[in-house]
Amino acid sequence: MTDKLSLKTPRGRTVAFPTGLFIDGKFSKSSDGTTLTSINPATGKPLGDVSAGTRADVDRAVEAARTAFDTVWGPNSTPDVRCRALNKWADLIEAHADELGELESLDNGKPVWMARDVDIMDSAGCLRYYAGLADKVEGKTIEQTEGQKLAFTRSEAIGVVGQIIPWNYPIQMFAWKVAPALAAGNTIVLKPAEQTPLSALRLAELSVEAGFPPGVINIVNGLGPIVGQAIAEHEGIDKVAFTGSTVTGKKVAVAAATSNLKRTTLELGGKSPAVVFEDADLEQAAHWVTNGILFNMGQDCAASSRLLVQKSIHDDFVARLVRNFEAHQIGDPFDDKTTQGPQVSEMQYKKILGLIQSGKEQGATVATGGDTVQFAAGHEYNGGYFVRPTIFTGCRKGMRIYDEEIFGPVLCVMAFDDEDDAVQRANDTTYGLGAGIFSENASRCMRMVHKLKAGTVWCNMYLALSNAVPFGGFRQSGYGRELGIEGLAAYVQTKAVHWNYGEKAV
Ligand code: TXE
Repeated sequence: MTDKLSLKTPRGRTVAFPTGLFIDGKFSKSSDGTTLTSINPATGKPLGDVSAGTRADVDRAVEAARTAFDTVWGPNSTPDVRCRALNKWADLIEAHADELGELESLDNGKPVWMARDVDIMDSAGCLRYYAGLADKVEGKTIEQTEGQKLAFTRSEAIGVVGQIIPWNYPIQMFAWKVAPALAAGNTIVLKPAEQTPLSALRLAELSVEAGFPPGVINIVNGLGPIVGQAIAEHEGIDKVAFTGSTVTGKKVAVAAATSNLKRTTLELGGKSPAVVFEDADLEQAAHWVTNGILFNMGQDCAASSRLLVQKSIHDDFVARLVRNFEAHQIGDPFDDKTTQGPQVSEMQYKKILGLIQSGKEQGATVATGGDTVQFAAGHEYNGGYFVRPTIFTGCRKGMRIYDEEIFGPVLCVMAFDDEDDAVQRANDTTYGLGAGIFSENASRCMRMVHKLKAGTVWCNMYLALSNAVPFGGFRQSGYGRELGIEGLAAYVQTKAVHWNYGEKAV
């Protein structure tokens, strides 16, 4: 394994980055020399190897993070220093947006324009948003009714935080995790997903340039059951923030609780409903629902994967969606006209195809798609993980496609009679991440907002997020919030201070 990997992109750009673990400001090999291979999902071919950490490497990263917290960061840093470093990092990420976008596309499969214009620009915005909050970590004074006493609270950094992120938005999930944690003064041990280990290494390099002291940010690539589990169990980590599947989230919660009872925030899966009423602007609704499920190849935790559509407009609305799905541009992630690249990995590809097969076997009707994409004979993309955008109608509870998170470009349609029926069907899931309502009747929208069990409800739009607005789940979609001021609150703990300024003990 070389210490630096250089990749030539289809646009002729060379992207180069270190391959080691980033611990205490330096890149180093893992303690046992293990590596993992990043695969280009468009071709199924390897891009190169990077170090994969061990428990001993996580120990080393935690030690560096603890030392940094106790010396140069946390209580020993000023908000101004943290703000400047975050802003400088955002500047560098924007300055390298083309390069990062191409690297992200090679590693993850998403179109370059999507990586650059959405993920990377939003990530820079997220760093800036929390840079602006670094000096707004506030406590309050609380009136005391007896004696000459004062009470006040301080919001203090929690300490060393472990962060485990998924592969669907590697750079953006990185930014969502590190920005509030660093702004509040915590130090970090972060594990990227094994499917997409590359961009975090380049971001780590840029963090040095941005001025973060050694040990403040540590990146340990590696396997979930090894590095992720070691983070969740670690006695020296004070909080763990996780984004991923509900199954793994539960393991993280158990490990956190049974080790040192570290604080936990979990952003997990979903099976989010989009509810379209007969009084909606149908063309607009079709646009948002299409985007809601197909954006990022359907690999979005809040994807509108269940469409509930009023019976009276069912056929009309499905026809509009079929038209939109069939107009989707699938193929070369380096072509700016492409709207859909490959799924992230062979495992996800097979999971999706298996679920599509189950939908056919369990009696749902394929309105469009339902298979893979074939390119011209001999084309290298035939080795990639491309799935045709798929719509199933006639879905019902008990079908795997309707109940399980597919995490691919597959929409499940069910008809409903009236508002009460729509609410019942929308909430009939163990998840509660997102929900969409499409209606021109504002009172109906507000009634639905009140009744839907979801952490985010979109009205006459879908999937749009803002760095200033909290995001997170109800029910088994997790707990805790990211983004917004609540996202910062997840990285501080309250210390109450009682102060006697004159009362004498008798
Ligand atoms: O998820 P995992 P996978 C859903 C989606 C997808 C399914 C499986 O439905 O098809 O999950 O994907 C780390 N202790 N989502 O297997 O396992 C792992 O290395 C600690 C929804 O990739 O949850 C990675 O860094 N960590 C989701 C991260 O957990 C462990 C995004 C996510 O992987 C671990 C991704 C362990 N024991 C998948 N095992 C969303 N909410 O956006 C694995 N990991």
